[in-house]
Amino acid sequence: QFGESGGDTALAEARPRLKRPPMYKVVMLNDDYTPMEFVVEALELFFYVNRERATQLMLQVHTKGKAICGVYTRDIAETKAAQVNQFARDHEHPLLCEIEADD
Ligand code: TYC
Repeated sequence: QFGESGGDTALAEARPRLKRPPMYKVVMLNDDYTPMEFVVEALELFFYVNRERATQLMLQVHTKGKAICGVYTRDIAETKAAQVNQFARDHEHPLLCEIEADD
């Protein structure tokens, strides 16, 4: 019988099904043209953050060049990045998200 312990050393071999999937960061990139308000709306829409958090993230991208919007399994990360990029294209803004392995 395997206990509920969250330890990952002693029980690792006996519990291969609990290995975590590889995770991917969704990274938002700065540009000179996308309106700040549009970026905040995209963050609220696709990352389910409130306005305050969306504004913080947007300003982090604006001042540092990029920021991590979230960390997800590969399919979810790819979908979120594609949703942001399509939303930006639809509105003719150059805003871009990319994904990056979270090692
Ligand atoms: N730099 C943009 C501006 O000054 C705002 C911006 C923020 C654009 C974040 C993209 O991911 C971004 N209007």
